[in-house]
Formats: sequence, structure tokens, C-alpha cells
Amino acid sequence: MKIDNLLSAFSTTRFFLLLFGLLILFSCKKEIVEPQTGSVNFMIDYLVDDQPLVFDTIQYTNDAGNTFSVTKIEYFISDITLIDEMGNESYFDDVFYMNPRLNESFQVALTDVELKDYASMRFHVGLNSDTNKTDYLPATTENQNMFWPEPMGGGYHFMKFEGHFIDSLGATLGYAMHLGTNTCLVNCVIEQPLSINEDNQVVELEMNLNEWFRNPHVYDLNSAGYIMGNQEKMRIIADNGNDVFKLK
Ligand SMILES: [Cu+2]
Repeated sequence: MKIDNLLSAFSTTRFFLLLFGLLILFSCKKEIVEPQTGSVNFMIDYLVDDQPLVFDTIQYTNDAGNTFSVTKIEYFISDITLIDEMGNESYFDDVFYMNPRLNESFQVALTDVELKDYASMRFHVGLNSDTNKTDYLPATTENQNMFWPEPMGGGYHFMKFEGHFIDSLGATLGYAMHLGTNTCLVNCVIEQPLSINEDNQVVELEMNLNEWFRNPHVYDLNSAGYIMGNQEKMRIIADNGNDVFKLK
């Protein structure tokens, strides 16, 4: 009888010890699982369909049949959002000035990115209405050269995309696809899976410049080569911008 009691007391104690141990183990585990984060560098390649971008030569053709060159492409990337497979969003409020003519100096670099699998990403070309205000950005030469004139609403150019094209009469003309104003913010969406699994990971993107001239609207440079402040034309280019970026 005494031994039985002793045994059952022992096993009850053992049982509670085990339970206690498991509880501690699980509660500790919860605290230990912190998301790992790292830096991600987005490298952007510039193409015109399957041709690499080479500045200053009239050698590209868009869907409207315009033969054109590119002398300048400057823009802002902002509001980068990475979306995982469960639909959780990681948002970054950085603003990046981009200028492939001055290649190495301007990169899209994010820090504190959770290392995991993402299903898609989106971002803006331009600045959202909270930030598209004159002098919001640091007063660098690049940023100031992107100012949108105060009489036209202030803030910044979202993009300057310029070059020359052969018009319908065979003359060489300039064009300037300047985008600005809050209604012309460009929503870029990349519906491609992306695994961020190490610190300092490089993610390669490409911008196809011909996508600015197509889908959903075919843009003919003969209709208007200079669009700054022309809401109707700027909206067309902004709509077309939805799919200009892809993961490589
Ligand atoms: Cu302009």
C-alpha cells in the first residue's frame, strides 16, 4: 500500500514535471521565433523589347510603328510592397531616384526585409499624394531637377522619358514623356514569386521601355510628343506603366 502510494505520487510528480517542461519549451519557442531579416538590392536592367537599351540612337520601334531613340529616363520608385503567399504585406516608405544614365550611383536598396517567400510585389513610379510636395525630398541636384512647376501644382516629376523619333512625314522630332500630378501616379505590379532567403540578396528586375507605349493603350508619338501637364496623355502613359517591370 505504501509503495503503491509512493509510486503513484512519483508518477504524478513526473507527469507534472513533464507537463511543466513542455509548457516552458513551447512558450520559449514562441519567443525565440523572430523573423530573420536582411538587405535586398534591386538591380534594374533596361530593355526595349528584346534589345538592350543603348542611349541616343534611333533604332527602336514601338507598337504604333514609331522609330525612336532614348536620350533620358529618370524616375522615382516608391511605396515598395512585398506580398507573401498568405497575403501579408511588407511596406517600405523609401523613395528612390533612378537614372540608368548614371547607372551605379542610384540603386533600390531595402533593409529589414523579412527573409521568406513572396508571391508578388508592387510599387509606384512617382510619389504618392502625401509625399508629392515641393521640397519633401532631400535637396539633392537630382531631386530638384525633378521638381514639377509650382504653377502646375508643385511636387515632382514622376518620370522623364525623352528621346527622338521619326514622325509620319519622315522628320526627326524630339519627344518628352513627362509624368507628374497625383492622378498620374503609376501603379506597378509584378505577379511573380520571389524568394528572399539571404542577407544582401540581389534581385534582378527589368524595365521594358516599349511597355510605356502599349497595354492597355497603344501610344503614337505623332499624337503628342510632349505630354507634360496634358492630363489625358499622361494618364495613358501612367496606365501603360502597370506592367513595365518584370523579374528577370
Ligand atoms: Cu516636365
